[in-house]
Amino acid sequence: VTSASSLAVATTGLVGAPWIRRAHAAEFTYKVGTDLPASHPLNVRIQEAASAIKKETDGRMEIRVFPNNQLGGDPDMFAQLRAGALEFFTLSGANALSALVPKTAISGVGFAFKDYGQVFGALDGELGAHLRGLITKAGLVVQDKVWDNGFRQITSSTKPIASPTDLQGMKIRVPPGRLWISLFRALSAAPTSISFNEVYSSLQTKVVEGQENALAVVDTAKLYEVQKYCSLTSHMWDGFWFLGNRAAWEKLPANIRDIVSKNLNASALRQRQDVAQLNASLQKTLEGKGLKFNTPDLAPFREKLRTSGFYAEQKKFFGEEEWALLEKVTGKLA
Ligand code: X2X
Repeated sequence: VTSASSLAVATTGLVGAPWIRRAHAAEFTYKVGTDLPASHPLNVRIQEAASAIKKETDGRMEIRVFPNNQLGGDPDMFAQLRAGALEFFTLSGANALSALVPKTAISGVGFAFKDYGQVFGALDGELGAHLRGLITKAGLVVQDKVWDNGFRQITSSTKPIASPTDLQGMKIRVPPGRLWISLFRALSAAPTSISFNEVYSSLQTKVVEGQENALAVVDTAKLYEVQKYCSLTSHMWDGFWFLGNRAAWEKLPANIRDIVSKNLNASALRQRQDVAQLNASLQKTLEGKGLKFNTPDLAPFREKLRTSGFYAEQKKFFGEEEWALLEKVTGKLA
């Protein structure tokens, strides 16, 4: 098929002009897949980094962003990343990544981090370095700075969650990953693992009553259209590691790798601010869209986790060393 634009190029005699060709075809064109809608700061800031990377490499490196599960659900994209069909992928340590590197889920332990100071104190500090070491050992590449998803809140189409009793037997969607199932079972709910690309429809068709996510996700994925209540439980923090396929990464010259890492890590820091601001201001917006909010007393939820043996079980699962790195920042949990 001869398109109008290629005809225009041919007739103006630019085909073969080396300076033109260089501007059009990058030497390295890599994809990054994400599970969040295009308007979420995760994608906006990755796009910002991609533009800077293209400019600073004189067009040699192009990163194309595929948001919104365009390339598949999280387990699919993770398989593509490992096979080299996808060069970059952002994935939560508690999600499908934990099927390969189980210990990365430690960042999602229920009610572990009190605030963002603790979150990034741990993940920009010793715990993060330890987890990135494990990801690297498993054969993947990971950038230093973790991207923010946020503290997760529970939404439902049936009722507000005011106390742990309200969760009893509740059919709640959780992402793929052992930790989420353990957490919600310990809270006596009935969790089901569903990839994010199927969340909206499973809420709409009432396959599940509820789900849990940060407000920026509830808003950008329009979950308020299929949910009535939002309970501010902040039951866990969640974030995305920026993962790379190792062979694809090693194909890049060292100077390009440096430019890529520098820009991704700088954009991650800005993305954290965007998400923190959004999550602090979105309650009003979402109320305007019809969601009813409540702020439960969190002490009974923590108590339920303690008495059900959740922390003791997780400590055993993650191991003494990892648990100590976590508690160094959070204080005693078990
Ligand atoms: O699947 C989810 O709920 C999401 C988008 O928050 C994650 O990637 C963990």
